[in-house]
Amino acid sequence: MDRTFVMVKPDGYARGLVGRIVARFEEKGFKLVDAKVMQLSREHAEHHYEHLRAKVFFDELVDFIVSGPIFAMVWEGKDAIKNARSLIGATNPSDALAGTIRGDFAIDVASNIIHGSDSIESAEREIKLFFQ
Ligand code: DAT
Ligand code: MG
Repeated sequence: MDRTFVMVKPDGYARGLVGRIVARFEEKGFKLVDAKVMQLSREHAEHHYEHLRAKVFFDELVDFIVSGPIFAMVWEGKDAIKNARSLIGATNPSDALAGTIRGDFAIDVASNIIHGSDSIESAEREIKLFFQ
């Protein structure tokens, strides 16, 4: 069984989408391993998105992710990273299919309500970063 890191971003938290997002992961067959509400520091956010530091949208991304509480989760299941990314949908909600979380609940890439790890290495790194 693999584990992946998932986070409801400040827009999803503020819009009251945590419960519906948790339900989708449970309905899919994932098991919730750990979860907590957090307010990220700038340092934590920059560390999490370190690989995107060179992007033009990096400062905007960090401003957004520290703008309010987030809901951090660890989910366990078969092919957890791939299955979670399928539930989440494409990065740009304009490309995300209906039935995916971003396809159903988001419209703008800069506020796409949810994060999911993209590899086994990033899942391990992110679980450590958020849950020690
Ligand atoms: P994902 O979150 O699907 O793994 P990513 O890791 O490439 O996508 O990017 C991280 C986040 O950065 C993404 O969820 C939203 C933001 N982002 C990506 N591309 C962007 C863009 N062109 N403009 C603004 N924000 C962007
Ligand atoms: Mg990513």
